[in-house]
Formats: sequence, structure tokens, C-alpha cells
Amino acid sequence: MTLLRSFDPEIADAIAGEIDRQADGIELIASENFVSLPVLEAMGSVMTNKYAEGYPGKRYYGGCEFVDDAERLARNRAKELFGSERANVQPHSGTQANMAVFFACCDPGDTVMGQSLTHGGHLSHGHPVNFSGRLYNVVQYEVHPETLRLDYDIIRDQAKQCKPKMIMTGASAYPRFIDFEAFRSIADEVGAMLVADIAHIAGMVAVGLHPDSIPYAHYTTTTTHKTLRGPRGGLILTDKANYKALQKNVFPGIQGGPLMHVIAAKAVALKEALQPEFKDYQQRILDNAKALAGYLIEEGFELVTGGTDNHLMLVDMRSKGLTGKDFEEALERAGITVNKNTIPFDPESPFVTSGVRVGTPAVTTRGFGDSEMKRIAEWFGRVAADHTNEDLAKKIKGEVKELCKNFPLYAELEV
Ligand code: DSN
Repeated sequence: MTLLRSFDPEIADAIAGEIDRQADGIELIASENFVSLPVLEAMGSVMTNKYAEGYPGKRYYGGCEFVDDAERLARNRAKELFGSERANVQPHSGTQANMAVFFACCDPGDTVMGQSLTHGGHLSHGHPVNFSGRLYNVVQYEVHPETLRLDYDIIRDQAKQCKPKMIMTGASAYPRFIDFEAFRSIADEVGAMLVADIAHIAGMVAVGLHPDSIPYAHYTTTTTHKTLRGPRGGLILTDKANYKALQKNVFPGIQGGPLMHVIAAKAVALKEALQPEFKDYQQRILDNAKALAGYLIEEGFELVTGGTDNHLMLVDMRSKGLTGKDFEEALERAGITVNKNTIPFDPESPFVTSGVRVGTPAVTTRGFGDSEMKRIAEWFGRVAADHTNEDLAKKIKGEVKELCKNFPLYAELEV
């Protein structure tokens, strides 16, 4: 029996339940992944005990020798992986990373541009309920009404009109490449700072399978837990010229003590990402996404923009007469996890939505390939055809569990 189980069986049960849920089901949430055991070990280490406000070599607490080593390793590996001059590994999350960069680039009340959440952007890119929309004068750009892709001419015209101090690029539900070079030319034309939030695509950017943001953006922000396959957290990359403003806006600007156990785990994940196999892994994510998109189309699903260039796709559930909410819930009963998601120009509310977002990073980590993508698409088709049928959902859940047995996950963990 583990120490946790003997002291706190209720929490041990919750964790054991979550291990089984992850192992027995199919995870298609595009922003989720499964970390390695070394990453888990670093996260569960005694570095959680240490206060280390400040930066390596310049802390407000004694006893920072070893956490300094961990943070330096994380920073150096981030710089090497992305080819950036400077890195800050302290943001607790992607939104914290974005907040630090907003503070570094703008003053409250300044005009900024960001991609609308309902068109694939992110809350922290200027949504009215988020700090970004509350503190700044936000002009949101959208995708083109016909192509449903970013249209750089329209965005340029918008920027010329509103003259933003900062342009935020990047997305959480956009299935196509983002042209950071085009965004930089727009930013230069209007004298704006350019920020690229590559949270979703960081793994692909790191290995050259998605156009790079580092040469073009003044700041690149990311999370570390999506395609990068690290612990939950944030990371910011920049150059020498913009580093000083960044440092003081992360600490003491928006955060106190860094989470040193998470920073140690980021270092481990970044080391994993520097191995040659990581590029193969990213390629397999992309291959799986293309394959799944093709099989879904064969099953009669319609995809926003007709396909994908990256790790995710947006399925327009109107093609099956369902809402995103209906389909998310029906798939969950069948052991498959996705999230309902608005599609561009969605007539439904964000709680209902017309779409679901589907991503392949987590299933690729498990070892799924083309034949598993085909089976997933078939299951999608069967569930969509009879989405309230509880017996069907139960049957598929059994088939899903059977498939998952061939791809064991966290079998080593005992709680
Ligand atoms: N919530 C994340 C996602 O699912 O894309 C973004 O922060």
C-alpha cells in the first residue's frame, strides 16, 4: 500500500480513478497530453518545498543552489530547443505568460489586437471577461467568412485603422498554419509589438514542422503541457533587446515564488524534446491528424476549412444534425473524450456550440497510428448516427477499452 493510500484513501481513490480513466479511454482533447514518468518524478519532488523569488543567482531567499541549477537547465534547454536568445521558464500557465507579455508591451488602456475566441483565439488574447479584455482596448480579428482562414490583408487593414501597440497571434482552435512572417510585416507597418502564442503548436514549431515564430515575434509565449508534452505551465521566449522588460514583468510584475518542482519538470520535458525521437513524435501527431481528418470526412463529417495542417481539427456537427454539446456528451459515454467548441460564426452559445475540437497529441503519445485513427472515425460515425442510444455507447466503451489495453498507459503507477 502506498503512503498516500494509507493516509488519505479518498484522494488515493480519486487519483487511481483518474489513472484508470486516462488508461481505459481515448483522449482527443487537443490541448492535453501524457507526460513521461521522469517528468512526473520531477514534479513530485522536494523542489515543491523551496521559495525562490527572483532569478538564478539573484534570489530573495537563501538555499537556492539546487533550484538555481534546475532553472538554469530549463532556461538553457528552452533556448536551445527553440533557437531563441532568452527564455523565462517561471510563468505558472499560458495565461500568466501572456499577462507578463501584455505588461511588458503595453499600458492599461492601450489598443491591442488579438484573434477572437469564437474564431479560434484564446481568452487571454483580449476576451472581455479576461484581464486582457478588461485592461486594454481590444480589437479582435476574425477568420475570413468564406475560407474560414486568417486573411492577412483584412488583418492588415484592421491594424492600419486601429494602430495597436501590440498584436497577439496564436490560437487554441485553428486547424491551419499561422504565418508569423506576415504578422510581423503588419506589426512593423503599424509600429506594433508582435507576440506569438504558440501554446498549441509549440512541439511542431520546435522541430520545424510548423512555421517558426521566433525570428518574427518580439515575444513568443507557450504552455509546456500540450504538444511539448511537459508539466502544466508556461514559458516565454524572446531576444536580448526585450528580455529586461520581460523579466521584471514576470517577477515581481505578476508572480511571486516560482513553482520550482514544475520548473525542474519543464527542464526534463525540454531535454526529452531535444532528443531526435521528438521530431518523429511530432511528425506522427501530424500524420495521425491528417489520417483522422480524412477518415472523418469519409464518415460524412464536415471539418472547418476542410482539413488540418496541424494537430487538431474542428468538426462542424451541423453536418450530423447535432450540437457540440450533444456529441461531446455522447462520445464521453462511449469512452472517448473531446471538447465542444465554437466554430467561426457559430449560431450556438459557447455552452452548446456547433462543433467539437479533436486533437491527436495524446493518442500519438500512446502509440496510436493509422488503423486506430480509422477505428476512432468509425466510432464517431456510429455515435453520431444514434447519439442517445445508451446500449450502443456502452458497447463502444467496451471496444475502446479493449483497444486501449494494447497501448498501456501508466501501468507502472500504483496509488
Ligand atoms: N484551455 C486550453 C485549450 O484547451 O486550448 C487553452 O488554454
